[in-house]
Parts: sequence; C-alpha cells; structure tokens
Amino acid sequence: MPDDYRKTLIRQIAQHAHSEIVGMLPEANWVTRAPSLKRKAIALAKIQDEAGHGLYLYSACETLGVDRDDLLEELHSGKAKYSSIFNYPTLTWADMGAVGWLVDGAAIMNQVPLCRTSYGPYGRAMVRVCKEESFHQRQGYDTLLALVRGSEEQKKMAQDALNRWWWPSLMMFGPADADSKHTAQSMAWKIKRFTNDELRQKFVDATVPQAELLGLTIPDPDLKWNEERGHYDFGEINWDEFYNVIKGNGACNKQRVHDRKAAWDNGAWVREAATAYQEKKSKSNNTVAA
Ligand code: FAQ
Repeated sequence: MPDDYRKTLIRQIAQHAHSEIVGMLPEANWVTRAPSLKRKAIALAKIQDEAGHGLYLYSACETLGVDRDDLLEELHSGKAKYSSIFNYPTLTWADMGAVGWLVDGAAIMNQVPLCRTSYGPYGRAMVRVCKEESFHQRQGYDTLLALVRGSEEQKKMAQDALNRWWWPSLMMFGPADADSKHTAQSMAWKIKRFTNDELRQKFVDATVPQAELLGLTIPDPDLKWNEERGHYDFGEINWDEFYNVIKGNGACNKQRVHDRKAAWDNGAWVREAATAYQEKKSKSNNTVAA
C-alpha cells in the first residue's frame, strides 16, 4: 500500500471517527430535557449509535497500523480535526430535529458513496453506519414535523433552528473544490467518490423540497431553481466562519474538547479493569492449555 494513500486514509477515517464521538455531545445536552419518554428513548438510541459509529471507524483505522489511543491523544491535544458542525450549540429542542434532518442528512449524502470507497474496511463500516444515519435523519424530520404542526411558537422554534443550522450544514462538505487541497488526489485514489461541491449540490437539491413540505423557509435569498442546470442555485457560503471554526475558534470548540478529554480521563478505570480481566483470562487459558 503506498504510504501517502495510507496516511490520507488515516487522516480522513480518524477525523470521521472523532466527529462521530464529538457529535454525541450536542445531543447529550437534550437527553434529560426531551419532551416525552418516547423522544428521550429515541435520543438515547441515536446517541449510542454515534458511539458505535466511532468504534467501527477507530477499528477500521487501526487496520492501517495506527493505535487508537494515539488517535484519541491527537483529538485531546487539538491536533486532530473533527467536523466543524459539532462546534455549534443546540439551544432549543428544535435543534435536535435540525441536527437529525440536516446534519445526519448531510452525513448520509457524504457517506453513502463512501460505502464504495477503495479501502474495504472503511467501506464496510460505512454500510452499517448509513443504515443507522438514515433512521437518524428520519427521526430529526419527524421531530420538526411535530413542531411545525404545533403552536405558532413551536413553528417559530423550528424556523429558528433551520436558520441557525442551514449554513453550517453546507459547510460540513468541506471547502469549495477550488480550495480543497485533498480532493483531487483522494478522487484519483477513489477514497472520495464525489467532490465536496458535488455532494453539497446534491444535498441542497434533496433538502429544498423537504423544507417546503415542512412549510419552513431556507435562510438564503439567492436560493432558486435553475432550469438550465437542473439544480438549485444557492448563495455564497461564509468561508471565513468555516475556517475560523476549524481553527478552533467556534462557539463550542473548547467545551467539546474539554468534555471528550474528561470522558477519557473518567473512563480510565474501565480500561484498566478490562485490561486486567483480559490478562487474567489469558493466564487461565494458558494454564488449561498447559
Ligand atoms: N470540518 O481538502 P479537504 C456525522 C478540513 S459525521 C472540519 O476538502 P478532505 C455523523 C480537512 O480535514 C461528519 N474540518 O479535505 C453525525 C482538511 O484539513 P487537514 C464527519 C474540515 O478530507 C451526525 C482541510 O479542511 N464526516 O456528522 C471540514 O478531502 C449527527 C481541507 O479540506 C466525515 O468525516 C469540516 N466540515 O474532505 C454524528 C466524512 N471539511 O486534514 C452525530 C468523511 C474539511 O488537511 C450527530 N470525510 N475539513 O488538516 C470526508 O468525506 C472528507 O474528509 C471531508 C473533507 C469531505 C470532510
């Protein structure tokens, strides 16, 4: 395997794994405040799924010869990136709907093609991840559907969530192709199957009719159907905001890294106990074999 191919995969898969487990944090904020037992059970199931996605991805990454502890150390030290989207706060219950609908929706758009990525362990992890993300996207849409069918105040809450999450969701696909330093090589290696801009366009085209069905307005005055292109045209993304967030200066970057690090430190005893148990088990197996 060419060394640069391996390094690119490690970078992308590790960033993806970190995104999954950091992505649990904005939603965890709402577990104790979900409006019903059913919504709480759904939120818990979704958040646990994200932990599972992190595990598949760290495992896939380890097949490339890296150690999971080292990858996590890079997350905790701020060296490794994770998706920009998780540095925005979830201020209201409608944000849980918007995260499911838009953030999982964008994740699926990016990840379905990754089921055919050139590195088997990554592609196979994606197959299951995509099935689960599809349930997540629908539960987000369902949450917003309930709000837009509710009181005027609930409808306003749904619109406000869309206003705040729309542009950051478009940023999830990464810089414009002209500014994306890795796309050309990753496409040639078939790690990426579509470019950042191609996936962003597919997402906009799929999501506009969904917003119409909800009776919500996408916060972009330049959004309009282009008959000639057969796609929606949309406004300019605020790239200064994007680069500022990925440099660590978003609203929640410091809190997210702090919370992940605290979870790692607080879980030390579990790792120690599991290792001690494994050692004890292999010793007794060796004794039986002897
Ligand atoms: N945020 O040259 P490119 C989810 C970085 S999972 C932060 O275009 P590439 C599930 C990029 O790393 C969401 N950094 O890079 C969920 C590079 O920096 P570097 C995560 C970003 O790799 C839902 C630099 O900018 N999904 O949401 C971002 O070819 C709900 C130049 O960029 C994946 O990771 C960004 N948005 O394309 C969980 C999917 N975009 O490393 C909980 C797999 C770019 O040189 C709740 N990843 N950067 O220092 C990919 O498809 C690609 O890695 C891209 C970026 C498309 C993200």
